[in-house]
Formats: sequence, C-alpha cells, structure tokens
Amino acid sequence: MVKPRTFKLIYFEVQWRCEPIRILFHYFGQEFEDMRITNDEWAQMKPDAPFEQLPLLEIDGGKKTLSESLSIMRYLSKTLGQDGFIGKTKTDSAKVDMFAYACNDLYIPIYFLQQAKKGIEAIVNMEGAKIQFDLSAQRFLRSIEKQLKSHRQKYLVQYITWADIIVMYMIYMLEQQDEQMVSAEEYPLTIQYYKRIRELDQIKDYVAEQLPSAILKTDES
Ligand SMILES: N[C@@H](CCC(=O)N[C@@H](CS)C(=O)NCC(=O)O)C(=O)O
Repeated sequence: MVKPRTFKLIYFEVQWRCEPIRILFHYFGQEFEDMRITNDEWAQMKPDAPFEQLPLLEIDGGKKTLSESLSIMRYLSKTLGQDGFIGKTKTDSAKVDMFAYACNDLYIPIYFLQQAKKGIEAIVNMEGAKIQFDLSAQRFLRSIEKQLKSHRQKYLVQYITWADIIVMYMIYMLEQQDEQMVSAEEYPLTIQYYKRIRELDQIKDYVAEQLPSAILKTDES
C-alpha cells in the first residue's frame, strides 16, 4: 500500500471536534496543514463536502477526502500508528471504538449547556441543559473510573490506543464546562490517567499549551 504523504485538516478556528485529531497528528509527529476557515469560506465549500460538515481531511492534495471526526482518527491511527494503535484484537478494537463513541455522545449535551449559558435557550432551557449535561458527563466519568479500577492498567486497554487521546480530551472538555465535575474524591484513577496521557512525550508540550487544565493542581491524585 502506498503511504499517504500530505494531510490537510480543515476546520473552523476552534478546538471542539477537531482538537483530538490535531493532538493525534502531534502524537505521530506527522506534519499536517491545520487549515482554519471562516463561516463564509465554509459556505462555499459545504455543498461539495462528503457529509456537508467539518472536520474534513484531505489526503495527498485532495486525492482522497475523509469526513467524520472519529473515522478520521481511526484512519490516521491505522495509517500512522504503531501496530495495535486501533486495538490489537477484534475485541480490543471494538472497546477502543466504544470509548470513542462514548466521547462523541457528549458533544451535544456540552453544546446545549454552552448555548444555555450564553442565554440561547431555543432548544433547551438552562435547567434542562444542566441536568442532561450532568447525567451524561457523570455516567461517562463513572465508566472511565470503573474501567481503570477493574483492569488496573495505565491505558483503557492494556496498551496505548487512539481512545486514550480522545478520552483525555473529553475529560478536559468536561472540566471546561464545570470545574467541579472531575473531582479527586469521585474519580481519583481518572485524574491519574488524565495526567498520564497528557504527559506522553509526544504530546505534552502541545497539550500543555492548548489544553490548560486546573485538574493538574489536584493534590489527591
Ligand atoms: N459526527 C460529525 C459531526 C460533525 C459536525 O457536527 N460538524 C459541525 C462542526 S463541529 C459542522 O460542520 N457545522 C457546520 C455545518 O453543519 O454547516 C463528526 O464527528 O465529524
């Protein structure tokens, strides 16, 4: 198989669903064009985009174009990652996907909460948004804590995979919405894990700059 040579990642000037892909590129030490477009530029491009949404990944000057953030992460992990970065067995690979989809489910409750905080209550009011966010976020954090507790391992499966990148990012996102959410009393293993992934040599500088986090100051972990 011919290895892809160039990558252009297209998104808006925000982190949101694109940031885990950017972190992944840094993890692999792979150069990429980090193209950040305006809403007007997007309006021009949208009709031709595969799913009419961003992010998009253009490979080798547009020979191939991929959509959907999780598919992009899985593709890069297969193409640039060491053996097993998507999971070494079918079951591990399904578990990796399971963690990634669980992260993906949190964007909508986070979005509604952010809208409600801005006073935009067209879809859901502040109270509803907060209840939905708390339920989804706590369920996610409990699941990560349980996984780390029952397996007593450094990563979500026995070795590092792309799930560790996106889960670390999602823990950061939850903290950004509610500083008290990721508490050391309730989620001690998750906090240790979060720090461990952030400290991976390949990404620690980038992450420290892009994802400033108060969790790092927690002593209990
Ligand atoms: N499931 C998709 C969701 C993509 C998505 O919601 N994209 C939004 C930005 S995060 C978008 O393109 N909005 C502009 C539009 O729909 O025109 C993914 O994970 O990539």
